[in-house]
Amino acid sequence: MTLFEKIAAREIPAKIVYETDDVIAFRDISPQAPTHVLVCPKLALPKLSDASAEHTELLGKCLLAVAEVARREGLVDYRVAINNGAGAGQSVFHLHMHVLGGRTLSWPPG
Ligand code: DGP
Repeated sequence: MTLFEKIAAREIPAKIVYETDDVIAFRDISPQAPTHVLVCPKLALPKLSDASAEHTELLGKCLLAVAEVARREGLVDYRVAINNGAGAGQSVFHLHMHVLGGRTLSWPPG
């Protein structure tokens, strides 16, 4: 089981802010902004680059969950980031979207 599957299964504690049958969202343990939530499909796809057409609906649900989490957190401006691969900063190999907000976010990221 991946770390995020264990969070979804309540085997590891996390501050869960939103959940559906397919998606779970919880606060990042090491927040990089006043609001930093991770949105993941419950299906353990390691990376975005592992997704294919069969995951179209699931990926759509993840993006809609991102928007719902942002609304619930009161965010108007926010960033959604996916790190794909270790070289891009990915450390947990279960696809997830970072939702960051509550401060000014510079562009491009470092
Ligand atoms: P990434 O580097 O894109 O793979 O992001 C992984 C994120 O997961 C990172 O920002 C820290 C977060 N994280 C790692 N372990 C845990 C954990 O046990 N609980 C929670 N809530 N977040 C975690």
